[in-house]
Parts: sequence; C-alpha cells; structure tokens
Amino acid sequence: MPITYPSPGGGCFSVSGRIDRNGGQLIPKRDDDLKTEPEPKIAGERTAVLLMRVDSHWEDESARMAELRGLAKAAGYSVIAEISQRRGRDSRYQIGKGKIAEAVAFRPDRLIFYNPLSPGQLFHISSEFDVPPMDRFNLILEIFASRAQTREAKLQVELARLTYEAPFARTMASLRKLSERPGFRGSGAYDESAYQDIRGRMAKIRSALKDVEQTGEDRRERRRELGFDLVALAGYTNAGKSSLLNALTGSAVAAEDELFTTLSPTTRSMKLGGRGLVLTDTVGFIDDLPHFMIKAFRSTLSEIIYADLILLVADLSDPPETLRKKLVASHAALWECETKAPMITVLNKADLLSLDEIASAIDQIWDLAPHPVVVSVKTGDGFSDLLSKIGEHLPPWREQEAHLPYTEEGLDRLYHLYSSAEMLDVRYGDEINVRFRSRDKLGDSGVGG
Ligand SMILES: Nc1nc2c(ncn2[C@@H]2O[C@H](COP(=O)(O)OP(=O)(O)OP(=O)(O)O)[C@@H](O)[C@H]2O)c(=O)[nH]1
Ligand SMILES: [Mg+2]
Repeated sequence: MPITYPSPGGGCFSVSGRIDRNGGQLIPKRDDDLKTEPEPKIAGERTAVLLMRVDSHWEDESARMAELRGLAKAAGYSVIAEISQRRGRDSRYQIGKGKIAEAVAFRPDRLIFYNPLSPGQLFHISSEFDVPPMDRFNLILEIFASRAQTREAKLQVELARLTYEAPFARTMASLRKLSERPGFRGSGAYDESAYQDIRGRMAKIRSALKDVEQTGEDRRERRRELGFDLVALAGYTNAGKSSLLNALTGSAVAAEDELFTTLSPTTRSMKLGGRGLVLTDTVGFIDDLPHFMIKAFRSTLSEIIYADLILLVADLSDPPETLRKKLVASHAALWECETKAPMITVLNKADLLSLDEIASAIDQIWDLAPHPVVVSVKTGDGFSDLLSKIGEHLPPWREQEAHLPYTEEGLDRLYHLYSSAEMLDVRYGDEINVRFRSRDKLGDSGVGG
C-alpha cells in the first residue's frame, strides 16, 4: 500500500525566495522584491522548498544543503527556496512549525526535508499543510525510480521503496484511523493485511533478485575462466566513475554533472600488459545511505563485492572536510557490502587544484585513501601511475603447465589458453605440452590439465 500524500498545493506561479548562502536562513522578502513579476512555471516543472533542521554538532550545513539541492535537481525539481533552522528535533514536525508555514507560503509542489521524517511526522505535516512533504531518502528513491531501466534496477528500487514504506503503511493507517475516529485505537485487520501484502511482495522481489544475483555470479565466473580480471569502480556519486571508465576503455557511457547518473552496472573491457580486464561502473554512494538501500541494491553492488580489485574514485577538488565525509561514507558502504578485494583510491579532478592544494588535500585524507593515485580524467594526468598501480594489485599470475591430448577437446583448451593466458612455450609431441602464465583460476578450472 503506497503512502498517500495530500494533493500538491496547486499554485501555478512561484515566487522566488532569497537565500542567504552564509547562514542558510531565508531572508524575508522586501517590498521591492514583491514588485518582480512571478515567473510562470514551465509546464511539467515541479518546484520545491528545501528544509533542513541543523543539528548542534554539524559544521558542514551548507555542504549538506548543496547536496540536497543537487538531489532535488536530479529528481527534476526546481528549488525556489531553502530554509534551515538550528534546533532540536520536533517530534511532530521535525523542524519548527513556523518554518514549514514559511516554506508553504512559497506555494511549492513539494516540501523536501533533509532530515528523515518519521511516519508520525509525515502524517502531522501532511494533515496540517497542503503541500506534500518528503525526506531525503524518499527523494533518492524518486531519482532511482525515474532512472531505473533494467528489470534488476526496477526490482531493486521497488524493494527499497517497500522496505522504506512498510513501517509507514502501518503507522499512517492507524494514525489516520485515530484522527478520523477520536478514541478509536489500533489498526484493524485490513491494515494488517495490507502490511502483509507488502511483506509478501518484498519476499517475491527478494527471490527474483536472488536469481539475478546468481546470473551475475555465473557471468563473473565465466569471465574469470576466460582469463579476465574483474575491476569495479566504486565511490561517491559524481566523483567521476563513469568518466574514468570512458577514459580507460574508450567508451561513451553517460557522465554528467548530476547525482546518480549511473544506476545499473555497465561493463567494458580493456587490455593491460597482456591481461584482459573487465571494468564495471555502478551506482554511486551517498552519505547516510540507509542499510535497507544497500541491501536492496545488493545484486548491483555484487559487481563490487566480488571484484578482484576495487578502484575507489573520489573528487579531490571537494573541500577536504567534504572529501573526508564522502570517503567515510564510501568506506562505510563498502564495509556493509563486505568487500574483500584490494583497493586503489583514485583521487580525481586534480586539474581543478594547484599542486599545493593537492598536497594539502592528500595530507588531510591519507588515512582514508589506501594506495592513492592522483589523476585528472579530464586531462589524462596520472594515468600511467594509475595503470601501473592497477597492474601491481591485480591477482598474481603464476607459471603453470598443461599436457593436452590431440583431441578436439585438447585443441579447444589450447585455443582457450591462447586467448586467456600468456603463452611461454608450446611443444607438439605425443601430446601438446604448454607452459603459460595465468591467474590461478585458469588452472583451477581444469584448463591447466
Ligand atoms: N574538472 C574535471 N571534471 C571531471 C573530471 N572527471 C569527471 N568530471 C566531471 O564530473 C562530473 C561527474 O562525472 P561522472 O563520470 O558522471 O561521475 P560518476 O561518479 O559516474 O557519477 P554518478 O554516476 O552520478 O554517481 C561530470 O560533469 C564530469 O565531466 C576531471 O578529471 N576533472
Ligand atoms: Mg556514473
């Protein structure tokens, strides 16, 4: 049962808000501001006001607001005002009720909260204001839903949405009942059955995704048997993962200055010193990614989980505090995925910094950046270092021997070795004696004879 929001505010015109970028506070409109003709809304354009309750220990509220703005943009909203307030959490409205009233006065189509909204808060805000609220997780889900193209991505998004909504469905239904019939407590059998429907659908999706995961596992196994090393690109959204994939493999995967451009894994191959690599680009990470989302995206993330090597891409041009936070978020996500592969940290976008700035940035994040390499995908700087580091960290190749019979099967194996291993010596006698170098897996799969 999807959460039902009240219908949007209905205003056809938006009045632009003025935002004080330093304090993040909304500046009240002056009279002369009001003289400006409101810009007509472009057909289909959705407007939003961003609301953020600033916790006392936060020092990076403007970076958090900037990211929320980026997410809103990626979801197709045009942000008309940003309102923040430093205060403790309000149990009914998350932020001060007066701030919500200020936001509603802009007549946006949506109120987007940075802070997570509990089912109770969602209910109270929805019932007292006529602009539907959503929080950051919901916004991320909306972006994912609009970009999901493959069956796998669609199933994952639905699973994440249902996991997110299940507790809401229960609470919203009973709160609605409470408000309709004062004195009536508890949800009835109907609400419980709707909740059970959600659980049932989630179980079905999980099982379908297990099949997808198995297919992925078989595909990775086949690639390894063909002698490919599997390299996964991971990292915070917008760090330049797809751009790096394009630069290394000469492809043209979509790379945009927008959050979550990539959702489904994209794979391209390349050669490195005689070895074949399969590079996979996947969905980016974001701060505070809830555990349920990582679980829902497990089949996509398994390209990272089971890789032979992970390239953790980071945007070195971010302010050091932001860069640290993004690296922490990336490591936390990788930790949740239980990755075991070695990792190289690709510090990208070096073209945007001076040499001094690069040195100072590295100084502040070295503990979060295993095996760092500074590159610029834009200029190609640092690529030779990156390629030699990749070579150093690939699974080792060892020298092996095979004795193949002169049969169709033996010749098939020989052909397979030529395409997947470095051939050192081939002698034709009573049988074909081959000396080659390859990763262990080839020997294990019986090709080694
Ligand atoms: N200046 C500069 N910009 C870069 C560099 N590498 C990537 N970019 C830009 O950074 C933005 C994001 O790049 P993407 O490759 O889409 O990043 P991503 O990590 O794949 O992002 P998502 O798929 O959205 O998670 C794009 O506008 C790129 O052109 C670089 O070395 N220098
Ligand atoms: Mg991408």
